[in-house]
Amino acid sequence: MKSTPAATTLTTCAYCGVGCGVSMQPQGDAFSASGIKNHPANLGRLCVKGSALGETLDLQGRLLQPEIDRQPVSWAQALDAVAERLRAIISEYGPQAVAFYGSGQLLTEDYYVANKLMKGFIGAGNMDTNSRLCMASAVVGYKRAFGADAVPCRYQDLEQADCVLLTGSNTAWAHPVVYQRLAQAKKDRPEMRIIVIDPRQTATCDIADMHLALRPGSDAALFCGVLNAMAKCGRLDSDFLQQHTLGAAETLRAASEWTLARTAEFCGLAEEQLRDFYRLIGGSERLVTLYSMGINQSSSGVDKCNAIINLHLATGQIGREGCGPFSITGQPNAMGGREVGGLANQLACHMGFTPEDISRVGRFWGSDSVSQSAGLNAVDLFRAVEEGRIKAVWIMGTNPLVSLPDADRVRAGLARCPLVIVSDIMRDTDTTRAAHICLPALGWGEKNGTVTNSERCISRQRAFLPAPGEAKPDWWILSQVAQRLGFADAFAWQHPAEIFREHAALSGFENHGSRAFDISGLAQLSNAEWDGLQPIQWPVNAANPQGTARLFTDKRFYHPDGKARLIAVTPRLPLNAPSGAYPLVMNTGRVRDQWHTMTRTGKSARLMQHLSEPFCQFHPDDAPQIRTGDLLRVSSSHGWLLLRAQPDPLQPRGSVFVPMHWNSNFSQQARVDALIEAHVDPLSGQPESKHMPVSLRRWRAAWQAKLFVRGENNVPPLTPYWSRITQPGIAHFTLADSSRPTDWLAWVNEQYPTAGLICQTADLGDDGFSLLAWCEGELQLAFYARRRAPSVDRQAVVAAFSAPPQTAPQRLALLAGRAGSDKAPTGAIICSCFSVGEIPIADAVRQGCRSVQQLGDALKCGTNCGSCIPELKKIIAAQLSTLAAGEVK
Ligand SMILES: Nc1nc2c(c(=O)[nH]1)N[C@H]1C(S)=C(S)[C@@H](COP(=O)(O)OP(=O)(O)OC[C@H]3O[C@@H](n4cnc5c(=O)[nH]c(N)nc54)[C@H](O)[C@@H]3O)O[C@H]1N2
Ligand SMILES: Nc1nc2c(c(=O)[nH]1)N[C@H]1C(S)=C(S)[C@@H](COP(=O)(O)OP(=O)(O)OC[C@H]3O[C@@H](n4cnc5c(=O)[nH]c(N)nc54)[C@H](O)[C@@H]3O)O[C@H]1N2
Ligand code: SF4
Ligand SMILES: [Mo]
Repeated sequence: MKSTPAATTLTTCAYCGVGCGVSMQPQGDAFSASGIKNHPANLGRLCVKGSALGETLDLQGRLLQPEIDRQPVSWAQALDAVAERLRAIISEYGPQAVAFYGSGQLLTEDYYVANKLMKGFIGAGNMDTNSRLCMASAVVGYKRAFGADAVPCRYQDLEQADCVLLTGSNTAWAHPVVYQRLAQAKKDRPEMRIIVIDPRQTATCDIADMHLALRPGSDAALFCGVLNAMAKCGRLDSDFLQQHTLGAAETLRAASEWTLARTAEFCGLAEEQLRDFYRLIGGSERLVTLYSMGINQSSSGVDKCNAIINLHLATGQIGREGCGPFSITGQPNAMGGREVGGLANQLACHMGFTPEDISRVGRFWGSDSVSQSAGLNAVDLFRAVEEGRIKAVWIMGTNPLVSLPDADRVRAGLARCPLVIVSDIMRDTDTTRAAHICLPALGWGEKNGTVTNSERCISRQRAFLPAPGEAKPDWWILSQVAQRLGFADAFAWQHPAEIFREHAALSGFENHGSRAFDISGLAQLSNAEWDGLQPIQWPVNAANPQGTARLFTDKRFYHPDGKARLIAVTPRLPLNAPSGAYPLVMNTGRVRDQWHTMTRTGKSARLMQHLSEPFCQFHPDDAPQIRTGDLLRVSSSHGWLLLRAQPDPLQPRGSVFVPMHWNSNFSQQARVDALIEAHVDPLSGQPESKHMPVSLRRWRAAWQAKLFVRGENNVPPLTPYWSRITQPGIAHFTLADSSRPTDWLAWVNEQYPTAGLICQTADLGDDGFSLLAWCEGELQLAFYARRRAPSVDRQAVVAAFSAPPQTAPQRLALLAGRAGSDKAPTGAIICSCFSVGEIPIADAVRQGCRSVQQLGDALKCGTNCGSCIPELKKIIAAQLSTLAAGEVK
């Protein structure tokens, strides 16, 4: 049971790197979320995931007690076991035989402790993080250019720019509040230009003046081309280049090869469009380039980042209002991880493994066993596990058996590892199932600490729920193990504020302006001041006591000579090219309403209404034999998936899109990373997650079905294809099989016994079979099998579980998968905030609604978070063109 606190709690959203301020208000024994008006990241806004935060707080599925070999144990037993087994491995094989794998979803305080324990006291560099899959390339790009991993911009710059380039970023879905701010800015200043660079036409294109659907992986050439064009038309800032940079001549020489014709050809774009693009860039005084996974997740991601930064340096569009190369972070504390040194090639607080840094950190921590060298990056780390070089791995706050490339191989490697420890909030994930010891962590709303967002803004995550079961904060778990390993003095904290102060002090220790990350101005906060900390952007130090919104306004960079570097790059395409066997390229990424491997957002029925099955989008010409409603097998050289086919004429030819989210609790065969080869960027170690050659084949289902069984915990059916759709109190599956049972009732009974229930069936012969099973007037199970994907009114069936139909005609309608009342079906839910479906939206357009605003007035859709506005516009356009076609006829 949750106890209800008296007051509202101000905290920071659990999800993306926008880092919105959220106010959680108690409402009965639940909570509702609203945006904090004066939080600099969101100014009161929230997206649909943020608005649904209150719906993912239940304890269903939580890991609430430590476990060894899946058996519950006490904390003392678990911590002793972790320490003893780690100690035994270290004493037999040395510190290099152990590794930690962390996450940008840990709080800064947790992260600091994990890093300190591994790199400072166990004495190996092997602490890496899922940020390796996310922003490692951006980090190296910034370091090469500026001498520090320092994001120059603030969100306001996006609003103040003349031109915003969004490249490799589906901002509308992945950073919705930044998208909303941009959309508003464009409304206020219609002369502002927004350009989307993405092989796909995404929801983000909705506010774009131009969409460059370039060849996947060709961004570096595009940025070399535009740099060359700017040089040719005299748009370079030669004073800035001369006084504040090095490397310009070489970089411009390399770029000069990227003529209009060559760039157009390499990027697969029309020369005319490219010329327009150059004209827009050349005409802008203030340019922001916002970039994300379409740039970073590449075997040449670092070069792409530097190609972007080169353009900004060469035109002097940095360190000024409305300017800058802005790598947007993904996770709520991705930036915090970069600050503490969570990547294996960093030591701590923006220090690396130079002798001076090792000595400095060793003196600060009071340790003479600080690791002398960088550790293994994520992909190599799990290879070392597979090869037996690493014998113990502690995974915290990440689900690598779903999110790492070549995930099946990682799983096989982990199965051979003598000691796998996992700290998580959920009991049953792909990764916890591979663990010897599971440690229950406190989740969002229960834990206390700080996070840093994309614009370097540190905000507090505050607890408003009591600790459930035996769950503990990650920092506490790590400190307890450290104490048992003999490092009691260095890990004796009682409160996260103490850790924060230590981290802040280290950031300023012997810094003297040499390291960008400096929050020494916060090193003296009392516990109460830490608790009440208002959002503040780093650096925060004696020179900048109020924090720093924008970096490099003084044109001084962090290389010892104070100058930035332009880096000559050689554009390269993805390492794996399509071939005869695998002729299409698989692009992977996010959908609007799910978060990563779905361990949290998968709990919300509302969030699953938008897209409820794992899918593959492809251009109809690439697989004309596969139609909507089919299932398809996507294969690569590494594995295969079974997904719902979504032919889409907007998808570029030759490229398919598969979401990264579905884990094996939600679908039988949909973990996309099982298909992806672990090619990495040589400089950043970041995997090429968005470019994997695949082939598509229709998977011939003899039948497909919808199944609803009372009780959420029911196991999935034994069929080659199934997907789980979240529904409180009900297990709801879509399923399919390749051979047809001779006796349907017997088949259902094998999976979900209906003995003693009253069964109502409809045998449709070749067309399928329906079954309703009742117990004392309550619906227990509903099953609809058809030759193709059955059309079933989900809301009507779900409603029948709590309000069974009363009349015979209504029961018959239910047996046919329809509502027995006049209530119209809604179709797929477009607006998740108000559960408005596509059918009523389309009806409203036919009845005269011509704009998003009119739809909002009529149905409320799009009036809360606005994430569905691009889709509303699509429906309006589609309906209007159908209406127009009708008129022409
Ligand atoms: N809803 C939701 N939001 C999230 C997350 C989530 O799981 N769900 N996760 C968060 C995290 S950790 C991250 S890192 C961010 C990621 O945020 P984004 O990077 O915006 O998200 P993705 O969908 O991974 O990829 C962005 C786009 O890159 C495009 N792309 C692929 N290849 C190329 C290419 O070669 N060139 C260019 N220019 N574009 C290409 C894809 O088509 C895709 O539209 O999202 C954060 N926000
Ligand atoms: N193909 C492909 N693969 C990708 C990507 C892609 O675009 N395409 N994107 C990559 C990117 S950018 C990212 S960031 C990763 C994300 O991938 P993951 O990090 O693997 O994804 P999550 O589902 O966020 O995993 C977080 C885990 O931590 C648990 N957790 C939540 N809160 C806490 C807490 O407070 N403490 C602890 N100990 N555990 C907690 C959750 O239950 C969950 O199991 O995926 C990467 N993989
Ligand atoms: S934009 Fe990101 S941080 Fe803001 S509410 Fe949505 S998920 Fe949360
Ligand atoms: Mo990420």
